[in-house]
Amino acid sequence: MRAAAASLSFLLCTALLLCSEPGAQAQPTGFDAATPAPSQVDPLIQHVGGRQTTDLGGGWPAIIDPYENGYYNYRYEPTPAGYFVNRQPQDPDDLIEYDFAASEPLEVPGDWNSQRPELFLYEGTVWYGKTFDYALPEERRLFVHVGAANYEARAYLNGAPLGVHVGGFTPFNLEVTDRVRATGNFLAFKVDNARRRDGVPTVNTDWWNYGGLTRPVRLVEVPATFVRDYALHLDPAAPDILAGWVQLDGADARQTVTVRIPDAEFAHTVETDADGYAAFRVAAPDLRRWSPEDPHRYAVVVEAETDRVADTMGFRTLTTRGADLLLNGVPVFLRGISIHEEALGGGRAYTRAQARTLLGWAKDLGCNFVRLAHYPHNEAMVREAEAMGLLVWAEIPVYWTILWGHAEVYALARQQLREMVARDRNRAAVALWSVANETPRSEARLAFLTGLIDEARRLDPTRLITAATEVTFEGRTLVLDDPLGDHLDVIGVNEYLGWYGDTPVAEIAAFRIQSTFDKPLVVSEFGAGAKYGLRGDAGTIWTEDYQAALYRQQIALLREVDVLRGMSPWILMDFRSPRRPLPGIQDFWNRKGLLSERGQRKLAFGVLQAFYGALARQDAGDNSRQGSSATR
Ligand code: GCB
Repeated sequence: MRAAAASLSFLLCTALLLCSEPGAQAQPTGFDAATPAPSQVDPLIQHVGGRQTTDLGGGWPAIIDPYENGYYNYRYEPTPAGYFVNRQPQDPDDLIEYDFAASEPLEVPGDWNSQRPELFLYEGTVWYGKTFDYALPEERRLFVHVGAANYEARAYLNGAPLGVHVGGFTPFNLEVTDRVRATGNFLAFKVDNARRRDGVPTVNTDWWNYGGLTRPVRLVEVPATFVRDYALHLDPAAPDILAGWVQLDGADARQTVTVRIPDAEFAHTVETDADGYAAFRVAAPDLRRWSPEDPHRYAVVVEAETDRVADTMGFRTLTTRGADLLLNGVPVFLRGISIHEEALGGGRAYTRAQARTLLGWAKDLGCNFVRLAHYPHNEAMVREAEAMGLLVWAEIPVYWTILWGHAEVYALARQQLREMVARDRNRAAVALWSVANETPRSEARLAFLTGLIDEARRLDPTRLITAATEVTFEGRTLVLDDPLGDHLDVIGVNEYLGWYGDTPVAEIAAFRIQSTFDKPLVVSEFGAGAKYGLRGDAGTIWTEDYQAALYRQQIALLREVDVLRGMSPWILMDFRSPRRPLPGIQDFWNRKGLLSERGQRKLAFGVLQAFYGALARQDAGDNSRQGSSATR
């Protein structure tokens, strides 16, 4: 029997990459935790949605630049010149071979692939240019905030470089206080989505490489000294304690700051130090707990002397005890589904409405949990998940065959982890930070990932850490023994019994899963491809019947696993992937969705829905019998 391989796909890519890139093996191993990240940006501003913002969305004139002509063939001295300057001929003989004003616009936010046929498969540079006016009052500061740009973004204001951000799924902001003019500003972005072997992710992924300014671009105006960041959460070890900190930014660093939760009649005041920082721990025993059954969120106000930010937050604890996951002290089973950030019909999703559609389907399935694979999704997804009562697995794109031995690659992964945590650390919905997906075992990989795990714990001691780990096969037993598991709180594993490998679907339930860890297990993927509407017998792949049979068998297998505390099958909806060309069936869609790319339900949707319904009824019964509830 061929090993039923969760890992088959990436073993192939490992082999391909190592063959095609001989230099990759000669690189030094180990990494330097102090290596700076490649981005040059300002520290992130917490909860931009709660600030005074100006949306720069709309049509941005764009120049497609596959040869990077606007970047390399132009000069900075004596006068800056390049596509980052909005030049117009001044004399009849001025030779300028580009013109933003006459260039077709691309919608921002939005991936470029979905907007023009010639950009569908494009990988390279596009220049975006936007003119705007902004009368910034004295004593105020202004930032350009970008929700995400895939993959590298170089920003320029009025012809001068502003900053660089590398990494396609996390936000960044750049201060323009001293540069912005009352009228006629020209903001340019060179966005490049070329895949890179030393990138995070690397060159091979099973999703579409959507390029562009894919998430909102905004101007954020704040006072001279402002509340840059804050964190607030229940202490998992002492759940009646509310712990947190605030960070001011500006010259007037020493201030009195009050954190208020008006509906809970809670207020706590602290004094910030010379760096604008203050931490606190204070008793807050009566806070209503957030849970999927009661996703209660409070209005929270962080009020300094010079600034005030209003947010919405839930409060809960999530801990482990042996193999149990405890939400507010009560055992919970994660009824999940994996989701890509793909819009109905294709394209990168970014709106609240799209988030509600995707997450609404997860609710219809009976989920209390979503795995937002394989990169940080847009902020609306996480905020809507919190509002709708869905726990979240959030992940950075450390996927398959990253160049482990490289300090710069590590620094880039660490930067994306920091940005993900910085943006979402106040969301009660976020249960798990995932540091990696299906990464083949090696010493260099273990060093890299344990570095990230330590960093995640340092950044956010209140969250559980996971990763989709590797299994080994002993006959018909899948043994969970990846050394990475020693460092995780929750073991994730992807297994494709019945799909990759030659295990007949009818034999899946004859397998066993055995864990060497006394920790909760979440089966983070299983699945099978099915073309919506294609019916047949349960032994014929690509049919809905095969996929449904596989789900039945997988459920039979998984319900026997003693350490299983959750699952997030692969995947909610079909998604675009260049790795899936089979004509008539895939047509560049990964067909493992329970829904087609148009949102039509396949048979397996009902199979999982019935299982989750039964589990939810059983959990509700258990809780009421115990006389306990996940909420207070
Ligand atoms: C996996 C990967 C996921 C792929 C999936 C598949 O193991 O984690 O990104 O899309 O398998 O469909 O092969």
